[in-house]
Amino acid sequence: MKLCGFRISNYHNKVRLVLLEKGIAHEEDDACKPSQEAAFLERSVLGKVPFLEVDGAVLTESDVICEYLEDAHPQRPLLPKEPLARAKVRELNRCIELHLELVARRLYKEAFFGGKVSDETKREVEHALEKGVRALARLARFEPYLAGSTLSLADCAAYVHLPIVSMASRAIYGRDLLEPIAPLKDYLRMLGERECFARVNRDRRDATAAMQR
Ligand SMILES: N[C@@H](CCC(=O)N[C@@H](CS)C(=O)NCC(=O)O)C(=O)O
Repeated sequence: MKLCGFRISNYHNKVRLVLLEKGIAHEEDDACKPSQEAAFLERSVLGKVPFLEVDGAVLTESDVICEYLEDAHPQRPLLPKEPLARAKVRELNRCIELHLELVARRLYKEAFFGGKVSDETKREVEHALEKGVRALARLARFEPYLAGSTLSLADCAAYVHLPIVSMASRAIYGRDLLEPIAPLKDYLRMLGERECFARVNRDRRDATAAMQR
C-alpha cells in the first residue's frame, strides 16, 4: 500500500501516525500535492490529499483510510472493541475535525498564507470555534489519552489538528481559543514524546523548512 500526500498536511500526518503506530509496512509518496487537474482527479476524486493506494484501489478521506487500516490490520488497535467505546472515539474525532479543524480552516488564508479573511467570517468562525472548544472540553478525558486509558485514533487526530487550530486562532484573534482546555498542552507534549509522534512532527518541521527555503 502507498500513502500519497505531503508531510505538512495535517490529514496526511494523521494517517501516517496510524500507519507508524500500528507498524504497517507501507510506501509513501510524500511529494503529492492537491490538484484539480483531470489526471490527479483520476487518482483522488476530490483532488485532495491524503489518499491511499491499496490492492489496486484508491481510498480517500483520512478517517475512512484510518478505519480501513484498523479493520485490515487489527494489531496494535487504535479503536476499542466495545461498540460504545468505539463510538466515543469517533465522536471525539468528529468533534475535532468537523467542529474545530474545518471551522478554523476558514482562517488559514490570512493566518498562514498572507491572504485576507473578512471580519464577518472571523466573527462566525470565532463563535463556531467557541462551541467546538466547549464540546471538546466536555468530551476529552485525558486519562491520560483523549478517549481514556489507551491511545486511539482520537489522539492521532488531536495531535495533528489542535496545534493548527491554536496557531490560527492566535494569529487572527490574538488569543488561543483552546486555552480554556487546561490539560491540553501537557497532553500534546506527552503525545509528542512517543516515538512515532515525534517522528511525524520532526518530518513536518523539516518539510515546512524545505518549503520556505
Ligand atoms: N476530509 C479530508 C480533508 C483532506 C484535506 O482537506 N486535505 C487538504 C490538505 S491538508 C487538501 O487536500 N486540500 C486541497 C483541497 O481542499 O482542494 C480528509 O479527511 O482526508
